[in-house]
Amino acid sequence: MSTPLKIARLNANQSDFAQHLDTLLAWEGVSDKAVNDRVEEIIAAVRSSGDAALVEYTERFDGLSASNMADLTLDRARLELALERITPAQRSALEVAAERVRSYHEHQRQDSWRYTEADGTVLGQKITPLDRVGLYVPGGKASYPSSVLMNAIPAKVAGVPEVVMVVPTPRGEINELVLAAACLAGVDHVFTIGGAQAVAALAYGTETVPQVDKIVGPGNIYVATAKRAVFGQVGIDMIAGPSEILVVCDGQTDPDWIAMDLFSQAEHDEDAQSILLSPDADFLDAVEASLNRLLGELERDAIVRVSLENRGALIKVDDLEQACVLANRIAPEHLELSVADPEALLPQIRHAGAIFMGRFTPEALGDYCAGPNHVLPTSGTARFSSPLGVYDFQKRSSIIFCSPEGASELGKTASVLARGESLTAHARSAEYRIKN
Ligand code: HSO
Ligand code: ZN
Repeated sequence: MSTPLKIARLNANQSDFAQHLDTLLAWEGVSDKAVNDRVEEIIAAVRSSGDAALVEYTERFDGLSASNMADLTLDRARLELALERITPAQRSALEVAAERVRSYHEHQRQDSWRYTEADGTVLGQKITPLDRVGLYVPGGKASYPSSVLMNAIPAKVAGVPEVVMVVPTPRGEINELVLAAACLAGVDHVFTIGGAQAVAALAYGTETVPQVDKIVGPGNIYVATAKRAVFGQVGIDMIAGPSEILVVCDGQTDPDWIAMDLFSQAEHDEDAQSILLSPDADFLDAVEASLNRLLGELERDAIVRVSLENRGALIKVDDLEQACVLANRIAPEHLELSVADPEALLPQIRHAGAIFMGRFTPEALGDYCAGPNHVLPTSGTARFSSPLGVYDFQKRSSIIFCSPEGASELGKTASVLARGESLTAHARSAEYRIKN
C-alpha cells in the first residue's frame, strides 16, 4: 500500500477558512525576466531573418534539422494520410467529436443587423470573420488532438478562410492524431515549428509562414510570454492558467465517480486544481478513501498526487446554497453540479467557465465530445470572461447611413458638442449638412 494521499480537509465554517481558501486559490501568472529577454531576442531574430531564423531555432530547440521551411511544412495530403494512419476507432471518435463541436458552435454564429431611426437614418452592425488565424498546438505530452478541434472548428464556423497551425515535432516525432484532427477541423496550413519563434512567425509573417490576425491555443511559458509580447500586433485568445475543477456533490453520487472526476483534472499537470464541496462529511470520507484506493491505478499517479496534495481540497459546507456561494467566489473553469436537481442550483451560479449538470455529466465528456468548447477561463477569470467561441473569430463594424433629415437633426447636436470641445472643423462638418 502506498503512502496515504495528503489532501486538505476543510470546513467552510472554520474561523480561518477564508485565509485557507485564498492560499489554495492563489496563482501567480508566471512572468520571468530571463524568459522575457530570451523571447524578445527570438522575436527580433524572426522579424529580421524570417525563415532562416525558424530553421535555425527548430534545429537548436527541437533537434530537427531542415534545409529550409519546405521541410517544416505539411500539406493537406499529409493531413489526409494521418487520417488513414490512425485506427478506425480513433477516426470515428474524432469524427463524432468534430461533428458535435461543429453543431454546438453553429448556434453561436452572430449575424449582422440593422434598424432605421425615425429620421430615416439606418444604423447597424456588420459581422466579419477574421481573415487569418494562427493556432498553436504544443508538442509532446500536452499535445491534445481534442484541443485542435476546439480551437480550429469555431474559427471555421465563424467563416475564417485561413487557419494556420504550428506544432513543434521534437526530433521529428509527429502526433498523427493531432494531424488527423487538423484535417477534420479544416486547418489550411501546418508548420512543424514551435516555441516563441512560431508565435513570432505567425505574428509578423516570414517568407513562408503567412502573417495572421489572431493567435489562439495553449503553450508553455515561452509560448505564453511570446503571445503576450505580440499582443497588439495581433489578437490573442487568453493566457490560460492551470486547469481546475470544482465539484459540488449532495453526497448521493458514487464516491468512486467523484474521485475519478477530481483525478481527471489533477492528471493534466502538477499545478492543476481539484476541489470538492459537500454538505455530507461521511461522503467526503468516502471520496477520500476512493482517492486513496484508485490513485495507484492511474498512469499519471505521480502528477495527480502532487496536484491534489498541493492544490486539492475536500471541503465540508452547511448546505448546497453555501456551496453555490463558494462556487461563485472560486469562479472555477469547470463546475460539476453532481446533485439530484442541478436545475435548482443553476440560478444561483454566476461565475463558472462551464457547468456540468447532474451525476451523469463528468467534465471528461465536455473535454472531448459533448459539443461546447473546452478552452475556458481559468484562475477566477470566469468572473469576466467566457469560453472560446465563434465570437472570438468574428469582429463587428458599426454601420451609420444618415438620411438628409437625419444629418440635419444630428448635425445640430454634434455642432453644440463639437464647439464645447473647441473642435471647429467637427462643428462645421456637421453644420454644412443642417438644412435651413
Ligand atoms: N481539461 C482540459 C481540456 C482537455 N482535457 C484536453 C483532455 N484533453 C482543459 O480544461
Ligand atoms: Zn481535461
